[in-house]
Amino acid sequence: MLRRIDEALINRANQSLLNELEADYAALGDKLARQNIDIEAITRSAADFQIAVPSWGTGTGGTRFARFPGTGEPRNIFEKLEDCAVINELSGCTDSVSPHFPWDKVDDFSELKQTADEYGIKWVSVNSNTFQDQPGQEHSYKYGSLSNTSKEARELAIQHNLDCIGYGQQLGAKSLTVWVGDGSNHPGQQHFQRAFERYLASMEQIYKGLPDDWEMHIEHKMFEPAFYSTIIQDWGSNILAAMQLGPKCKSLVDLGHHAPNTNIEMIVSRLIQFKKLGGFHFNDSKYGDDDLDSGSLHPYQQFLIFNELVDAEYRKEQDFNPAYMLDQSHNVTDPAESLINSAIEVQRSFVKALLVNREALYGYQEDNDALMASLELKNAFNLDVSPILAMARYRKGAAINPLAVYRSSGYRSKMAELRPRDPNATGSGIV
Ligand code: PSV
Ligand code: MN
Ligand code: MN
Repeated sequence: MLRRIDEALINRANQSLLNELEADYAALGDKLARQNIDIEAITRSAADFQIAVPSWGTGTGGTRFARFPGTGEPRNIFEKLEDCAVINELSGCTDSVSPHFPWDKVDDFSELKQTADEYGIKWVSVNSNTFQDQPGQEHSYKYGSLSNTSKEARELAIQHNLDCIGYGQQLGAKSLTVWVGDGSNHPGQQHFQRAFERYLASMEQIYKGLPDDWEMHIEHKMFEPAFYSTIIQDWGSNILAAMQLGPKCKSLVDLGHHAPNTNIEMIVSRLIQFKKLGGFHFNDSKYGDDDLDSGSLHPYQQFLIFNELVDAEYRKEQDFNPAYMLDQSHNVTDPAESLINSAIEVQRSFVKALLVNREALYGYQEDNDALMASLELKNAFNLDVSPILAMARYRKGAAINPLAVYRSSGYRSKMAELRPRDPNATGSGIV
């Protein structure tokens, strides 16, 4: 397998930390054994956990005010893939990438797929972009894409999504994620029902173009770029559209796309119940679509979401296979470092949720024992599972301390030499 980080460097760093890790792991194993939990089973599940990296997350993000790019940023999809390989080699839990078109300009898909194969990286959900006009575009998305009053603009947006399916097929992806910025800025600007009807009619055309083994995921977002109304503003509109379109269409939950304090874990439960949970975009937020690093602000919320997911697995819920992905904007950190750390923070929530004694929790729920029920969750959340995560990484050849190895590898400064900055780069996907 092609590697970007020297294996010897990882091994040396791991050896220097191994004694300490083994001691911590043994102590945690003893503690868990007293609760009848087999640490080895949890470590195996941790090792199996994977979350996709968004291709656009590998470049420095920005706001509408400014973007402050770092040095050595990837300038094209091959370089983004290179960074994704680094993230996976060190974290051991990000073996796939989600591309975004046309931000990711690809001349030769088979070459891209082959390079990814060499890195051991898979391609997952393809993201379309109908929230920006492309140079020379004949019909503008200024007033929307799939719901635009102009038939020509709608057709353009439909065709772009169909094209994205075609690109994804060449890469071996199996789903299309549709997020649109369609909406309105003024009360009365848009007829809510007619706009939603147009959106649904357009989505039907895209749905018809889905290969049999593909899914389509709809991503809702409360506001922005439209500030008065947004066509798929919440999980209500989302699930209605997904239900209308058919079984291959499901809802995607981006954590930052909800109002602060929304009970996202309950939305997740509802989507699971009606077989409509397509996947996640993990990130964190304080105000809105902040796209902060996963788990940096609300680790308990992230744990409670995984509590629902692990519960669904425990109950052997049918057709339950949500796609996990990060969707973050890294404005002040090295994106690779943020992505490594965030992937592990999501994995941490998953592992903690595995520690919940489901039968005990169901018992407390039946007995209406609110305090013991909440403590069952809190006790799992409060346990430091770092040794399990580190051991899972070590056993698969990833780094016990990924950020330390990343920094000592000098990867970014090497890239700064190899990837001179593009003076025209302006946005997270536009490099
Ligand atoms: C815009 O909010 C957004 O961040 C959505 O979350 C999409 O997933 C992403 O852009 C890429 O289209
Ligand atoms: Mn998203
Ligand atoms: Mn977003």
